[in-house]
Formats: sequence, C-alpha cells, structure tokens
Amino acid sequence: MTHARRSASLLLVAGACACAAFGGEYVDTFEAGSSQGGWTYGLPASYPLSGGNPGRYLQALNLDTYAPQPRTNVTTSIFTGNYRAKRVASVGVDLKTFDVDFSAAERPCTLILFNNNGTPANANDDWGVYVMGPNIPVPGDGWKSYDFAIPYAATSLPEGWKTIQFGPTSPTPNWNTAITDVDRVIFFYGDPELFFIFQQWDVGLDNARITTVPEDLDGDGVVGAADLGQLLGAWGGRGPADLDANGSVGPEDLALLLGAWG
Ligand SMILES: [Ca+2]
Ligand SMILES: [Ca+2]
Ligand SMILES: [Ca+2]
Ligand SMILES: [Ca+2]
Repeated sequence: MTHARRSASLLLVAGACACAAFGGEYVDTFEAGSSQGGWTYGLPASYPLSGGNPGRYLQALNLDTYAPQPRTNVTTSIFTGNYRAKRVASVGVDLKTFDVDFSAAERPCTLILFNNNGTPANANDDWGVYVMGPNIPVPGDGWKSYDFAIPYAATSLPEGWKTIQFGPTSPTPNWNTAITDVDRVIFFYGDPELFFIFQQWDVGLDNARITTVPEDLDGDGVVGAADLGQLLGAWGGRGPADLDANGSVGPEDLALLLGAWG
C-alpha cells in the first residue's frame, strides 16, 4: 500500500504540468479499464471490475503457454525508452496465479529489458538483459509484489544481471544499449534460459510500476552534493533542474532534491 500512497501524492505534483517528464512513481492500476502502459499477456484485454490488488487488474484466462510473459506491447510506453536518461530506479508489478494445470512452483519472476535491435518486425535479431527475482505465485498464494532495482548509472552489465539472445542473428547484447533503449518490458514466468511444458494458466497482473529519480541531475546513481551544485547553478533558469516543471528553478525544486537525497 505504500506504493499507492506515494504514487497518489507524486501524481498530484506531476498533475500540475502537462509535461512528459515525471518524477517519483507511476503505477498502472487498470482502474480505468485500460492499460496506459500497454500491458498484455498476449490475449485480448480483460480487466475485471474486482479481484485485483485492489480493484481492476489485467486478467488472462486459459492462457496456453510454457511461460506467461506479460509485457508492454506498444511502441511508446511510460515503461520504455532511455532508462538512463529517465533515471529509472526500479520497475515492479503485482502478480497472482489463480489456476494452472500442473505446477507453477520454483519459477523465478524474471524482469527482461527487451531490445528489438531496431527491427520491430523481425524477431530473429531480438535480445535483452534480465534479472531474476523471487518465485512467481502459485495458486493459493494470493497477490505477490515484485520490485526490481534498475542500476541505470552502471556502464557495464551489473552483478546479478544476464544477457539473452532471442534469435539466430541477435547481436552480442550490450548493457549500455540495453539500458538506454528499452523497447519492451517483460515479466517472464521462469528462467528465460530454460524450457517448460505447455500448461493452461489463469493469471492476473496489477500495479505495474516504474520509479524514477530525476533529482539525480548528473546521472551518477545517487542524489547528492553534485546534483545540489547543478541545481543552485541553474537557479532562476530552466532545464532539467526545474524538477516540478513550473518554468523556473527555485525553492520547490530544491525541496524535491533534498527530499530525494541519498
Ligand atoms: Ca488495480
Ligand atoms: Ca528485431
Ligand atoms: Ca547525482
Ligand atoms: Ca521549478
């Protein structure tokens, strides 16, 4: 619930401007009966009125697959783009497994940052980087929350992350390209290097979320003295230090930066 509360207050701040930039956390709650982030299990969209965490959620019934992989399926989503420029610090989701034929046990929930290699229509050269989290829920677990830290400032493959080539002509994955050009976000039910039998799944997803730290003005991964220096140097002007996007760098931006300190 802390996510929802924090999101609400930050969205109020963001609501003061019609700007593309957003600070803090964005949560796709599905309460409007749609997915603003473009999330899909690959089936026609279904958003039941209740049963989510809470309220509406993205539901997939009788999903016939070896591994459900809810993903962003639109070209431009708040969940995609240049994660380093956007200072994306984490990506998360809530998942529930209502029913499955055999077993959903012992499968990690894996975050894949997917790259289409500049050819969206050709899957043969796709690739990605990924990190595995706690196991996906089994029936009876209820809703489980997953949050993945994104080391946006890292310049090489961070510890715990791996690379994957999806096709015969996929290039050697490159962390800097991966983190600055996220074409799609995937939550994969399992280790993406393994194979599984096909099963029918009844699954749900709620509160797909992404957090950013725009207060990290120099992009070194922390909010600190260097960022404060940049903000003070831009005082009265415009630019990235105008964190609330009200047209000038001032006390309100200083407060935001100090609030994100550390
Ligand atoms: Ca919901
Ligand atoms: Ca491609
Ligand atoms: Ca910084
Ligand atoms: Ca401002």
